[in-house]
Amino acid sequence: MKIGIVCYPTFGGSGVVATELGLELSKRGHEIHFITYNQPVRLELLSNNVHYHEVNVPEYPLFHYQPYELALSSKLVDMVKLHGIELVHVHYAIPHAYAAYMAKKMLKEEGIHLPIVTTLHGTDITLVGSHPFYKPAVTFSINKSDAVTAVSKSLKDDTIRLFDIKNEIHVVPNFIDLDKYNHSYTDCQRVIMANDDEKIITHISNLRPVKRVQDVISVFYGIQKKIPAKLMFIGEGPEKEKVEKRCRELGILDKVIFFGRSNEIDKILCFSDLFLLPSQTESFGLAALEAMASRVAVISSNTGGIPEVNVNGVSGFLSDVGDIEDMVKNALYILSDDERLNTFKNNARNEALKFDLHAIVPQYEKIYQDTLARYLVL
Ligand code: GMT
Repeated sequence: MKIGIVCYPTFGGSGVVATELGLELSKRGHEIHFITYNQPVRLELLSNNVHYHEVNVPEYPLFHYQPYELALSSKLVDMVKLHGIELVHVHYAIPHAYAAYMAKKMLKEEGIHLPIVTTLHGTDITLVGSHPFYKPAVTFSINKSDAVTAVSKSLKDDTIRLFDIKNEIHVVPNFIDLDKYNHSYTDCQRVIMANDDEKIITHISNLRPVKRVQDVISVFYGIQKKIPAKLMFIGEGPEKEKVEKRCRELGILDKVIFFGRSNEIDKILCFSDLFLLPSQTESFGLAALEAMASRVAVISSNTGGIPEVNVNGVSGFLSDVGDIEDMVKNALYILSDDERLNTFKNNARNEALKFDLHAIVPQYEKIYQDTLARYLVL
């Protein structure tokens, strides 16, 4: 199949999933066209089967807001015609599903049918999408998509609860390329980061308020009072300055290593013992899954789709949002006994196996095939 993929090209989870999906589909013989405003961060190699088409939005002084949706839908029309793209898969409803629908309508005028598959990722539904300013357009674009998927059962339920949805929503969970996380402990450069007796705690996110990064600091503060530990803090975002200030106030700056944005997540996870994800809402928690694939136990909140990934008492523990005391207690339980820690680490890896990309990507392929087949019948 010739498939167009529209996504945010950033470090955000939806962009990562879209990119990894495109790369795997290309390995399975499909021709993939990424259509976005920058080359996706995890898209390093372009090939015969993997193409990238940049959406340019020319600055014009009259526009207070530059019309990205317009430029994206025009680019989609051009690329579909030029490359014979058969189907477009948009990741994150806003504004991608909306722009794709406009492209579909324009193409229809020329007798070209463009099926749209929309994948809902999380904040496009739970935070931004349900805002009254966007809700009518998001509802419309979900209902006008030819197929809709959500990355967890929890997100599907939220979508049905928050919007008036007429379409079926298929749950296709996020996935992981387990081979990428198949390192042995000796490959890891743990000694550069911490002393032998220190446990390594890690957090990775875009540091937005929804991630509750102050809770990350509070939990780490509680842990390091009882057990020698270092915190690997990865990501950039609006909460970063506040986090640095808090670490200074608590006198733990020397125990926290700030990495900023990193393309070396797998290397950092390789030497991590525990991953913290205390989010306010989280449709899936891809970062937790990446940690688990690297044999890292997870302490998280029990919100949204996280319980579908992190299994309480098996791969880690779940607590109510904001329950720092419980998170510290659970973390200390795991970390205070090396044998127990090892069991949780192994369990985490075993749970991650359920999300192997070889099992999940065919689910998307099937959705594409079914969607295209419906068009042939029409
Ligand atoms: O909020 C983020 O971390 C980024 C966001 C995105 O769409 O880029 O992530 C959402 O999609 C990820 C991939 O499907 C999920 O793993 C995250 O849980 C989800 N984030 C939230 O729901 C807050």
